[in-house]
Amino acid sequence: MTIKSVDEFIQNIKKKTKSLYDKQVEKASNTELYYVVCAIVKEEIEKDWSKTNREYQEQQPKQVYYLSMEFLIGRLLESNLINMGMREVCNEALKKLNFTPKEIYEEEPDPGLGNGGLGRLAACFLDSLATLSYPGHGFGIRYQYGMFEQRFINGYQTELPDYWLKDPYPWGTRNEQAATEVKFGGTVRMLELDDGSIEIKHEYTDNVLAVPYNVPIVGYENEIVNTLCLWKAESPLSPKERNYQELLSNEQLERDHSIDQISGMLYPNDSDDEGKMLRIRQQYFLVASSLAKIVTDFKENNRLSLHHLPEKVVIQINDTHPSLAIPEMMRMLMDEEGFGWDEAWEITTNVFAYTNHTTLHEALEKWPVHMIETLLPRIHMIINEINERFCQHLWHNHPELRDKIPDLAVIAYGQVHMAHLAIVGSFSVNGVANLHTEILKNQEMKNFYHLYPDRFNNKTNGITHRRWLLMANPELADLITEKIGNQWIDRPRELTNLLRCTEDSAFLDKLAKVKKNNKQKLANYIHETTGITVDEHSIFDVQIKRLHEYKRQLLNIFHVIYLYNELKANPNLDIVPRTFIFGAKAAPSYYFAKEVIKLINTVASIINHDPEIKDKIKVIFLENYNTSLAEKIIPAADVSEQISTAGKEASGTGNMKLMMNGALTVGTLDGANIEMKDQVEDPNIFIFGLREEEVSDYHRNQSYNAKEIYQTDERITEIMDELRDGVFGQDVEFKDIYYHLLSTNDPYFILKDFQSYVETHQQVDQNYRNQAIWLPKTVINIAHSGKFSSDRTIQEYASGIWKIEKQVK
Ligand code: 26W
Repeated sequence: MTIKSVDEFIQNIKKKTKSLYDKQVEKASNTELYYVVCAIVKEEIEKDWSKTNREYQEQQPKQVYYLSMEFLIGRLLESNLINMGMREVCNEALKKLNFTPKEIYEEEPDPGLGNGGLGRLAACFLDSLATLSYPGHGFGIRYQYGMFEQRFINGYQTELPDYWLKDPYPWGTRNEQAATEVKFGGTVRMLELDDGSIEIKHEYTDNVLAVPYNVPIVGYENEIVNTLCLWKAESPLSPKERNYQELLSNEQLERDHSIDQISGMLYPNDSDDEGKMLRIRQQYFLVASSLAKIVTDFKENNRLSLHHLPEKVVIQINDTHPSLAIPEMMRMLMDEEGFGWDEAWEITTNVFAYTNHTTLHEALEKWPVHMIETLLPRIHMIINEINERFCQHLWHNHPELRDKIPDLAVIAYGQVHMAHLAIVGSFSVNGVANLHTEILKNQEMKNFYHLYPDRFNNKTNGITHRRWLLMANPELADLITEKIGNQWIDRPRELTNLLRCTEDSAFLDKLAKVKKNNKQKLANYIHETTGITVDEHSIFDVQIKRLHEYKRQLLNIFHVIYLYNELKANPNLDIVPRTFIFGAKAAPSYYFAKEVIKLINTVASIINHDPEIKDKIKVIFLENYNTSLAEKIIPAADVSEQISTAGKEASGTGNMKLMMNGALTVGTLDGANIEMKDQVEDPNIFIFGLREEEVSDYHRNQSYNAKEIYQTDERITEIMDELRDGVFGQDVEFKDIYYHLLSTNDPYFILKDFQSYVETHQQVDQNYRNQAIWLPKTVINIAHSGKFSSDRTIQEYASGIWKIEKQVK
């Protein structure tokens, strides 16, 4: 039973404030109140958590474990309140006590334990797993420093450390009893025993203690609480043991430092594998500790031989980052459990499933063999054996692929190809949107698809509508419920019931009002944080995502510059005022991406301070884009920019969040945009630009000529020359953008797609002017967004890949 009345909640707050801080609630600060409310909610959660764990132990269902180097869970207090059915009573209680609920919720640090899409997807999946009553848990790393905090100094990105743990984090429970040791380095000896069997001795290792911190994952009003287990690396020596040793010897200090590094910080990079050694250590740390726990739990709960592991356990690996789990499982089964190779391989390949999230070549992980050999000598031997057997298999059974063996091998040219390891060692390989999966099957992983046609499948991404609509946009959620009832919360497809309201003018008016309020709130935030005033009647045109060339923020700012040039030539130009809003972090070492940030900031400050254009356009680049900032921006967006070069964005998930909040998409036929278009159909989405086949053809035939477009399209000539000639400042960097685009022949087709992009935005302008046209389109988008709930995605994983069952009450 949760707390159902406001009075009861108030009493609880009073009691807790007294016991935690020995004060009257009137005297408590927002921070103190935050901890008080967390403590109350956590006590309620804990009852369900123990019950869920007990049920799993007794009923022994098959469990899914989601292994991921990243979990971008966002703030948890408000979403936990919602899922526990306590948000309303809590809000009322806080208000009665003269606190502002939002302010209390914003006391929570936003754990930035992920880079972007992949990490946020993992968090949405956990939410849906728990809500759909599936036994499914996450394993990740409790980085001391999450994604860096971004600040702009003179328009440049600078990175500050994000020490999100400086105050106690209320949601993670340390469980020392379940700590486990992970071994690095050392030497491996093979001993032949009397019975002819072989014993592996792994000696002189550097051991690291992995301590789990468990975060509850609360299902929506269903009393299920699953677990996200985040590992922290510590020294395996107890403080007492350390005292005996020569404390603070240099060697000891160095060892401590290198242990701290393992769960020290998240790699702020989502495309390049820099800092390889540490990254491998982090990856192995995650998989070794998680598998140890999975196998221990399996034995405890099931009392079955490990032959039965695949009946009770399935492990999804989130991109290749945790793919060392495959050789690690082999190691455990052979070295610790005494299985032979074939048996161990049979078990392993029936446990793992792999999701691919990108086809960008620079993002495909390859580790130098010598690094794996030094850091993980036993794992190296096993990967070698996997490779050896796989290549033998190809040679003997697939003569048609003989000349392709070096392209398919797990180890080639001194590198371990992690994607190949993941494909060979898994029973399922999935892409994250239809087009992406087709590209994997027919291009990037063509030969593997030929080998294992049944392994490949698609699971189009999704987002949790509870966080991204119910929590982030309560006014819209209430309006929807007022109109079609609240069943959409459990069954998001029922949002299609809104389709009958496209001509309901009272409803459309209310919808417009909700959007306007959300825009006003964002405008206030923009004013507070940047000092710039934006008009809530202008079109809020939003691009929020990591900064990457393929995502083409540059195309967006080219459009802005074009409009600015037009306005300068004709200040009376009749356009609907627009506010262009950006949010994006660049990897600290991604030079070109950082130049684009500087360019956007520079253009913004010129435009925002130019009285001649009469506030017709504004450009706002909000600092430090993260989950909680997304929750502020998305409900206020009119236009959603999803403009990647076709074929490059695996799926996108921001596109879905924006659609669900009534923004209209300006997008290429890429990733999940295509499936969004299938749902809403033209003209309820603004599609422009090259299609994937056209992009491929240009590449294949080398028939694209960027210079020609630069010379023939006057608008582009003007923009490019402005960059070259220092019109936006004398800084050399904008010249670099000019030269880069021309000297690389514009590999992302920015110049090529410019024309159709501009035309599409002219349509947007025309549509927006006539709200009788615009508003029904937003309704249609919201109505069809139910397909993109992660509940649907998880349902498909559960029945298609995992073969797991819902817990029944
Ligand atoms: C080497 C470091 C590294 C780290 C992260 C390489 C690659 C990644 C990820 C694969 C990047 C990522 O987040 N990919 C995004 O995954 C989303 C969820 O599936 C998709 O919606 C995005 O299209 C995809 O870019």
